[in-house]
Amino acid sequence: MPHNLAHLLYELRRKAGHSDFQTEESITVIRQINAIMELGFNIVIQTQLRGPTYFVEDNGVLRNFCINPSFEHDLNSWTESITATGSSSQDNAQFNQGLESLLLTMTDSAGSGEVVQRQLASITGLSSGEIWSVGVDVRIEELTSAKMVLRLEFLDSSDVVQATHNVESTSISTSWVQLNNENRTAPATTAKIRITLIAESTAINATATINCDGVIVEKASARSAYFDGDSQDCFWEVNIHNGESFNDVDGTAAIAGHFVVSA
Ligand SMILES: [Ca+2]
Repeated sequence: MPHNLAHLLYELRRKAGHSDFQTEESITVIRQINAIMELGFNIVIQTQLRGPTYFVEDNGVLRNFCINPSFEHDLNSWTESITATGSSSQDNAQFNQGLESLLLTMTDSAGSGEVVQRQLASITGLSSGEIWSVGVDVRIEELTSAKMVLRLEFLDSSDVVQATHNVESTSISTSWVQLNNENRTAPATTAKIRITLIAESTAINATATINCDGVIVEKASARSAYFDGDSQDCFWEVNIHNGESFNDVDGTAAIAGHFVVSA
């Protein structure tokens, strides 16, 4: 493939992959460009041509497995469960990423262990021995006889819980702070991971006002700085805010293949 053509295709794909223009059509275009570049690569190999080529390289692409991590359009993918008196809702009064967050409100409880929570549908495809981390930004405006819990659970293929890891906070602050649950190793028979954001009572008459935003779920020993497909050099996997996100950390890779032009 001529050098100029390879660069042209590469630039086209970068532009098509920019989050401002990322639509179903642009993703189709990206895949078509990828196919052309792959064909060119094969021709280069087969004919032993010298000169500029490109190659497939995983050059530092981070992956946020969380679906709807910023609560921007709705609370889809996050299942509500309430045993205390309270509610959960999308909130545009407080947010740390985008323009919306998840608000957990508790107004009363009959005792400890009651919850207002939202649970992310389980993420599948895990294997035992993998190390996972999850984080969420929280703004805890008010707590009385209550706490915030970030729960990470490993499940087997039948949804039986194999391990539970909780990280809790009782720190009231009108600033956004990270709550992280990191470096968790999937036990034997793990097939899924499940994340839950919980306002939990610790006694009767509990109250809580907690905003959550910017959830990140990574197969890593520590979470990265939050990103989603709307961030610089990031992209959504197919569906904006309803897919996983990838962070092209060096700004040179592109969707579906991570091609890099080599001069
Ligand atoms: Ca948000």
